[in-house]
Amino acid sequence: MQSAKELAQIVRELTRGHNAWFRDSIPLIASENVMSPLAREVMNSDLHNRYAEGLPGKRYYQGNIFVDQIETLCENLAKEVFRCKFADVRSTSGTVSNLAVLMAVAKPRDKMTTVALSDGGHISHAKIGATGLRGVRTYSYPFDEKNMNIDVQGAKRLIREVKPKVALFGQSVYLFPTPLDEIKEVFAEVNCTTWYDAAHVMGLIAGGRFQDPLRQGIDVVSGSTHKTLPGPQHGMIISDLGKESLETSLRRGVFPGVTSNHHLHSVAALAVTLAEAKEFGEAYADQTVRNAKALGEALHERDMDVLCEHLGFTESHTIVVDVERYHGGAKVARALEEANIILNKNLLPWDSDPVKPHGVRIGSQELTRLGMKEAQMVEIAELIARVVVKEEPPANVKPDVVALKRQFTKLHYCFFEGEEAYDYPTYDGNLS
Ligand code: DSN
Repeated sequence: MQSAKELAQIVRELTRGHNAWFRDSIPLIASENVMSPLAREVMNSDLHNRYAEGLPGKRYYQGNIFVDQIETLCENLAKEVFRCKFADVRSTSGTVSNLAVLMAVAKPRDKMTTVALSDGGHISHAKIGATGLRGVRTYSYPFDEKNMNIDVQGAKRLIREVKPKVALFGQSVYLFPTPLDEIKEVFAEVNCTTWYDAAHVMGLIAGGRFQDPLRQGIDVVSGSTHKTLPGPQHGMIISDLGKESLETSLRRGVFPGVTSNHHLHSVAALAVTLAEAKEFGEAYADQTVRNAKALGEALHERDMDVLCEHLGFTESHTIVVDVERYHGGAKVARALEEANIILNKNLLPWDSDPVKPHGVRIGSQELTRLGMKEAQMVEIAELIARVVVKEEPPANVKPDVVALKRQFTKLHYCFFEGEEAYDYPTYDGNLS
């Protein structure tokens, strides 16, 4: 049997192995990113060891003198970056944010309109996720598969028919802005609360490179803070209504609703991330979208079925490729992983079997943080095509992936620009 020391050393080696593998890999998962050096510095602090239930100035614990200042600063930065009157930065993830909003705006048996999972909706919007757990009944918007977006007339019809308590928008596969301007006239007609899950596009909204839902008839925006917004794994809720009753319900939804302590080290890292978004967010968001478009174009030129060619492939960080011709999403994702290209299989709206997705989802945001531009997107498309289209053994492609990636391991669009993305502090010595 292995000793405790040996087991701890194994965990250490596995973690180091992971770090080294990602240093040598092309990260294309659309929901991930790398934090900045300064965000990491504050994340890896004593804040991690502390408790602070409640709000600044109204805590249930002593020891929060600095915590209160950090949290207030974080809220103010969120309000500035997202141009709004209210921000709560205590939810510990995107799904926890969504649970908190559900507690605030919907009761069991209420009706909610949402984007279906197969059309890119998030699991927490579904009957099998947080929404179902709250006992809320869901109705899916008709979806325009050709344009990979909600069908405007269908959505208006659905909202008029269902008269939902809440109309929820937002996706995990998000190629184009939701047509809120075209739909919003029905919100007042049925008097619903409007909610937008911006998890995937938070960093693009901050950079002014996507839609601005709070200016398009949306009451509440929720989201995680670690996708296009390159912050800690955490959550956030914002609103611009200035409606005290809603703000109080949202606050209570977060605490005591669905969180106790709210991960104070993450709040500090989020504050730094928002300060960096204020300084560098526009340039980063712009390059992220440019890179996604360039990757879409380059894959399309290499005989891959990238969705929505007629619309320029995307207006976000994400592109979707139909890989049915190349043995489906699971096989393609596994083969690419063997070549150190990391992405995920994804359902397409027309997939009939949920366990056999025919798509893969690709995000450009993390590569953008590492300083890659359009030229590298063409190189990456070629590496992907060598595995998927030309069916070269992944082991043959891997050395070229590693060689490309080793030129791009430093962080950009942040303070301390140029610091290594994959270096973490370690202690000397071997335990076993
Ligand atoms: N489902 C995750 C994703 O989009 O990858 C987000 O929670």
